[in-house]
Parts: sequence; structure tokens; C-alpha cells
Amino acid sequence: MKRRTFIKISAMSAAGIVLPLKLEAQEEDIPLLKPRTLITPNDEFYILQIDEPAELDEASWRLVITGLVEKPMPPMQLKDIKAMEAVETMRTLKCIGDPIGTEQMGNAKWKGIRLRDLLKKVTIKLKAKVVVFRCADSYHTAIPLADALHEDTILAYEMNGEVLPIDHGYPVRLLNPGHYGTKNPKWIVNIQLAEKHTSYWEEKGWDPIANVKLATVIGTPSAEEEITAGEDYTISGAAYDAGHHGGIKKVEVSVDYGENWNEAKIWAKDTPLAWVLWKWTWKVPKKKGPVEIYARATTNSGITQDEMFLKVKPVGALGYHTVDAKIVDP
Ligand SMILES: Nc1nc2c(c(=O)[nH]1)N[C@H]1C(S)=C(S)[C@@H](COP(=O)(O)O)O[C@H]1N2
Ligand SMILES: [Mo]
Repeated sequence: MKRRTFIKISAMSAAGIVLPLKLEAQEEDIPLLKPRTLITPNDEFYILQIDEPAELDEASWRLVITGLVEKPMPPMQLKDIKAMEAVETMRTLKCIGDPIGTEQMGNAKWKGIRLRDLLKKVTIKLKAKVVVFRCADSYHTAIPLADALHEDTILAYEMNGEVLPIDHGYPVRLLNPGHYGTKNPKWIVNIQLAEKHTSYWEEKGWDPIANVKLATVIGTPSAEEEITAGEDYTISGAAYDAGHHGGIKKVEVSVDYGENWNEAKIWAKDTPLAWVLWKWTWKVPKKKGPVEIYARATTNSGITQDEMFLKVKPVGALGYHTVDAKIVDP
């Protein structure tokens, strides 16, 4: 099943040199795999927040920039933001509190503006070191000013071609490249320049930096799944480095406790700010019994995940995702 045609654009120069392939509109849907599409549909995207979603309406919502600014900006309406230069980007979001292999991770195509274009409208005082986002649900989080000025830091108002859903932060949310969900605030109402700030989750002991850790997640099989002896079975999942190591180069799977590794096929990808999806077809042995499946990624910078395990709090989990399944009679 294909939702959209798979278009490959290869550019050929006059000299006949093939430039790197650019994969576009890469939206295969392979229902037996998990994730089954590169882009997570909005209604399947994980939702995580400290309280009920804030329900804001366009007529009364305003965005203000306060704090260490020389020249304040008049409150902005959504239409003012939409009138600014728009950018579109694919981005994976992952929760810092996500133990390895759970499903608090999703990938979407977002549309919005560069935060720095908005910050250009005020003159930031030299003392300012952080940008604090205050949200309508009372959540608040700060990011370093340098990160706020990064060209990939986006205030998004659309998700997968739809108006940003209430659950995901309507009318605007931040997309902060390389950082866990905690640094991607929703329902923003106030942006404040400050010298320092202790954010909601940092008051509870979580990492203020919140850089995403390299991770490979096995989607199929699920825990305790029964796999038929003597048949082919496709093991699949996602891997993500959030751009910290140049993107994912290769994913490998082991069905013998890490003794041998089999290279998976990366069947869908975008930029390193999006996850890659991978699959590997296993010729399941005829012998019944338990099996433990491991997966690991190697990045373009040459790092291969190792077994080292780090519990989730405070900086996000590190280690292999392993799945216990069983081989059963046909
Ligand atoms: N306003 C607000 N923004 C928030 C949160 C929140 O509680 N309130 N939770 C954060 C956390 S912990 C995560 S993982 C992401 C989840 O984004 P999603 O619900 O769109 O998947 O939102 C982040 N932004
Ligand atoms: Mo999160």
C-alpha cells in the first residue's frame, strides 16, 4: 500500500556527475512494520503534557516578547506570524522521560517561522542569555539564546498540513532541534529574554540541556510476540540521533545476544532531524524457544551504540532496546 508515490529526484550536471540523491515525498506505508510510515499521522502522534491541553482561540490569543529587550514589540496575532516568511521542516519529537523503546516518539512535517525572525523585531539586551517560553497551561521552559537564534529553531503553526492541533500546542509551539520534548513548548503565550531561568522539569530534577541521545527502537516484534518457526519475519523500527552525530548511517539487528549483527535496510529517511525507519528480514530458525532481539545504530560520524545502559532520569535513557519474543510452531 502506498499513500503517495515515491519520487526520487536525481540531479545530473552537464558534466554527467550524479549529485547526491534527494528523496522526496517519501511516504511508503508498510502496514506490517512499526512505525509503518515515515510521517506519524497527527491522530497517532504521542501527546505529553503536565496538565489538560490549553484551549486557545485565535481571536484572543496574543504573543508577546518581554524581559531584557530594548525595544518591545506590539503583541502579535496569529495572522501576523503567518504573514512572516514560512519554513517547512520534518522533525522527530521524543520525550526525555521515554524509557528505551516506548512510544513517546513521533515524526511530523511542520510549518512555521524561524524564531530568530521574530526575535529580530526586538533589540535584545546584551545581558540576555536565555529565552524563556511561558505557556497557557503554566508550563515554562528556557533555552540558551544561541539555540533560539539557530536557523532550525521554528515556531510552528501547522503539523502535517493541518492547523496545529490543540493537543500539540495550538496556535504555536516551539521546535528546538536536537532537544527532547521538554524543550519544545506548546501553547506559547509569552517569550521572555532573561539572564537565567529554572524550567518546570528542571525544578523536578531533569536535565536543563536535554540533548537527545542516540537511540534505536524496535517496533516489530513487540514484547512477547509469537514468531513462527521456519518462516521469514521482518524485524523493524526507527533510529534517531537528532543531528548530534551527523545522522544515522546504518542499523544492525542481532538475534543471538549481540554475537552477530545483521545490517538492516533503511527504507525511509529525511534530514538527521527526522528519524530513519529500518527493517531486516529474518529467516526464523525451525527451533522453538525464546529469542531476544537487539538493535543498534551507527552514525555518520562513526559512533556505534554500545550496550552501556543509562537510566532515564535525569538526562534521557541510553542503551540498546531489546525485545523478548518467542519462536513457536507454525
Ligand atoms: N505547554 C507545554 N508544552 C509542552 C509540555 C507541557 O506539559 N506543556 N510537555 C513537553 C513534553 S515533556 C513533551 S515530550 C512534548 C510532547 O509534545 P507532543 O504532545 O506534541 O507530542 O511537549 C512538550 N511541551
Ligand atoms: Mo517529554
